[in-house]
Amino acid sequence: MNENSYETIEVRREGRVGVITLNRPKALNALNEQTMQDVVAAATELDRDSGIGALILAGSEKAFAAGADIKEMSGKSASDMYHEDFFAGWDAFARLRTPKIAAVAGYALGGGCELAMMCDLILAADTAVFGQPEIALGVIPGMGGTQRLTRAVGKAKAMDMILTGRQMRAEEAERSGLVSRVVAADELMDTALEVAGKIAEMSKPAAQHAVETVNAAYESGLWAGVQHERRVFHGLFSTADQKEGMSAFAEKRTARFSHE
Ligand code: CO8
Repeated sequence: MNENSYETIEVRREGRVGVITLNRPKALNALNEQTMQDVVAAATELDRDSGIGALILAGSEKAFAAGADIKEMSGKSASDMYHEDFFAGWDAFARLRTPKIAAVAGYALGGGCELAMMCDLILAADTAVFGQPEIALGVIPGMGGTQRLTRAVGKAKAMDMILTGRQMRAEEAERSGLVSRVVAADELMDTALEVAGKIAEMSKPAAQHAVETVNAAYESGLWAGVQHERRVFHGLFSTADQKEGMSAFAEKRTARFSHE
């Protein structure tokens, strides 16, 4: 697909960084089926491109995404939701192997917060607001929020947010471990490009394995994670980048990674 032919997103490349910007301004980037298809298609194409070493997912100044599209969902029955396996397509985004950064300004509510948490790290503008307001709609988070938010900020804050719908501003989100860094809103994209660019300079296989292995800590028990890490570490000694990275260190020069 042509990178500019998506209906709900814009896609651009900045060197080795792929940038996907959600673009449904009239609905505050509410996530509908089309947005899911567009993001997954664009991100999958960038993920498979050896010329891309990191991804950024961004929204607008006002909203990263104000949730799943309530208007699209509201009339569905339980049977519709089950048969369509509604929103399961986002799993493909969560499972991408290229490191992905959510650059969040404004509202990241409901599915928006959950989408940010599917990314490997979250950079927040000082205007960012995170929340899981589904309880006020008579439901619960449905795109991983009960699981990922609890792992990110702990049971106490996750229960507070999910049971009351309380929003968390950027500064509290950083303090609680939900976001990596908070920056001024007008510096958000520059910072995201700088962080993504730094990651993209690294050996791509090493970065991908790092993502997989940190996620093993996030998603599994300690011993299983440690064993997984060891196997991945051993396996990386089959890559050209390991040879180059370690030789470069010994020879006191900068590594020239081939990303293989
Ligand atoms: N869905 C659809 N449309 C939305 C959404 C949304 N989530 N959020 C905002 N919009 C629309 C509004 O309807 C409005 O459209 P219109 O101009 O046609 O009336 C437009 O965006 C602008 O919104 P507001 O006028 O409300 O803007 P405000 O600045 O006054 O308020 C808020 C901004 C506070 C963000 C407000 O829009 C709001 O509360 N939005 C809803 C937030 C919410 O409840 N999100 C959770 C949604 S449920 C969810 O995400 C579940 C995820 C799991 C699904 C997976 C199932 C398997």
